Amino acid sequence: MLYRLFCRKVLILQSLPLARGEIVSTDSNEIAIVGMANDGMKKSIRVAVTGAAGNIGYALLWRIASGDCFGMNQPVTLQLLEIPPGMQRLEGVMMELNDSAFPLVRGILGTDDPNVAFKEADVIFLVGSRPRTKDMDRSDLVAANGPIFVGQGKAIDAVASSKVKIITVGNPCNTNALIACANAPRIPPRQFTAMTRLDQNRAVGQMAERSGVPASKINDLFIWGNHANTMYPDPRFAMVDGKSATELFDREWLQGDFLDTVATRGKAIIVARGASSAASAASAAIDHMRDWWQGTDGRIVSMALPSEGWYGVPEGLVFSFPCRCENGDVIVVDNLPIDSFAQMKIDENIAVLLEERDAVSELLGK
Ligand code: NAX
Repeated sequence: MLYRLFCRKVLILQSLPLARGEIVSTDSNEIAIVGMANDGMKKSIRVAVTGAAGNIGYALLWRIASGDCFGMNQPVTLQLLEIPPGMQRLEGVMMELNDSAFPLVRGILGTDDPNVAFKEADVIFLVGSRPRTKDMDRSDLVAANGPIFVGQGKAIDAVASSKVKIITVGNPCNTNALIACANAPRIPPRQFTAMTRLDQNRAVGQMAERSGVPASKINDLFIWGNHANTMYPDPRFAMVDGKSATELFDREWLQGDFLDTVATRGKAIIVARGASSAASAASAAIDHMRDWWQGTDGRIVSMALPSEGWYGVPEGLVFSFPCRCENGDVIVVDNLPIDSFAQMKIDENIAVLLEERDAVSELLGK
């Protein structure tokens, strides 16, 4: 049954005597489906997803709700953000989520107000932003999407949990994370990350295909830099079924076709599918957050986060580094040797990210 209310706060929805599955809709573009009572599992966490009615959102929400990200004993309350033109699509997505009857879902809220979506959020997936179209170059994309992350950074600062873990997927994701972080001084910078896991997974996929070894047996292959075609999938520490990737594959492939295929994979998918990567991007976002939340058991993974000067990367630049996750913390592996090729690629990424930072300097609140 559809209810029309003249308010937009979650608290009011919680006090409504509604059963699970009832849809609440307000006149100010807010919809909620009320969750069931707690049943003795872990305390429910609040997971906010922006751009929830978009393509990535449509794949991501089902993986979060099923327990793939936070574990099978961790209930979740979903707090979904859209812009007003996306609210009707969001209502449909919420109806489908409800129809999936996930045992771990304790409540679903939809809103066009970031202060509602991020309220007390423990985890935030920043997905919503304008995808790049044919007529846009990278600087147009930075200009179009940067302001979104000013407002969202401020809302995170105002209402999210002080321990919130944030992954930025919306492009240009490194610089968008930088903008959100700069506008949220209450939240420690290390809690703002950007996603380069899709690039890592693409690199693993290429090695798996070439060697015939399953992806599960390929470890410690990680990305340096920016989520852009300058990023560098570093093979030097990667192990493929117990063998070193640099012994298994020749250098010509590693620095040639392998690198080019990973760097241009996003474009190749748009050409083949007629739409940008969505399911693989959602899957990578799950991998990123699952590893952060549950730990990596010593494996090295790629995460972009504000540099503290590691490997000579200027402080504050959101850069993808080799990381391990333990007890909910991200630890940058800061003692790996760098050869001349890796240094050249790191320098190239620093230069691009400095340029992006300059282009958004007025959005950084300093
Ligand atoms: P869609 O256009 O399908 O969905 C984006 C959704 O975000 C839309 O529903 C839109 O209404 C909503 N939105 C726009 N502005 C918003 C705002 N201010 N607040 C809340 N919601 C807002 O794009 P989709 O395919 O889902 O991609 C989303 C973003 O991910 C794009 O920026 C895209 O470039 C980026 N990607 C990032 C990747 C990565 O590896 N970091 C890879 C995949 C993807 O290209």
